[in-house]
Amino acid sequence: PGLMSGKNIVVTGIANSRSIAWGIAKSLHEAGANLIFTYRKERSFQKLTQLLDENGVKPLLCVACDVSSDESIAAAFAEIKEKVGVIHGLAHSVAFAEKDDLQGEFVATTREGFQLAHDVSAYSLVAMAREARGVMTEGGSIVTQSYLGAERMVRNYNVMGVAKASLEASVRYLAEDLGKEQIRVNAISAGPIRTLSAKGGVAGFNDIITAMEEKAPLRRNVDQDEVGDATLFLLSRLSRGVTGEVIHVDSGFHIVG
Ligand code: 0WD
Repeated sequence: PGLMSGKNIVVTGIANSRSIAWGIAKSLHEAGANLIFTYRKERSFQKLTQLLDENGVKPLLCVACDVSSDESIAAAFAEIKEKVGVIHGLAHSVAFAEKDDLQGEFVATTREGFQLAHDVSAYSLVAMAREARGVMTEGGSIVTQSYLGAERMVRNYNVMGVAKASLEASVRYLAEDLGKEQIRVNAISAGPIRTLSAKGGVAGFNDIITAMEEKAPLRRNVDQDEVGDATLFLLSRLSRGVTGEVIHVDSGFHIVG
């Protein structure tokens, strides 16, 4: 039996085949996990259905979930509880900021833009963890996706860097609360990957990609599959002693001065 056989894992944030969450889903599927998917847009649901068909993945459940709405999150987990019963893992892979807030000066960030980025990209982890806890009755693992802009000033990343700092701090506080129930909470800090959000959203994204090839110890970029495998590790029993941690999957870029 596979590493994840008998484990029911919720995967959020698949918009298309380039999504980091799709890399996570593939790794989990290969390891034998039972998968539950959440999606926001109808278009993403269609893409998801198509991807699952093409790859011969039979999901336990697909459920709509807008992570900016408490009601939507509660409804999604109520349906998961009713139809699946117990879950063992949650892969949180969603974020959002207005395009205007991902370029130019950070100091220009509006109150609304700041709130939106933090709401969708950081608070959503807290809200989902609270609901997931009720269904993780056998212990579990929650993994989110962060980026170096949380720790350092990365030009143009701006309000999303501040939201990722909040996300990483949330990982530590959630790890304390849920640890008592043997639920672990960790983050992956991935290098830049050409996805829908990244390409369309962050100004100067190509420069960030090029810097990786020049400066990272591995002299190359990482891909969705590498992030998927590291996320699988954090969702599996192989990482059972690890919580409150941020693991960089970035070709080592973050160690370079
Ligand atoms: O370089 C990159 N791509 C990196 C991404 C480097 C390091 C970290 N990350 C993070 C992102 O910040 C995000 O947290 O990884 C996570 C996933 O990002 P991605 O794979 O780059 O992005 P994408 O393929 O565009 O998927 C993001 C999904 C989309 O799905 P839908 O179904 O909405 O099309 O997150 C979704 C986004 O729209 N999303 C939401 N999902 C539910 N509720 C919401 C929301 N309110 N807002 C955005």
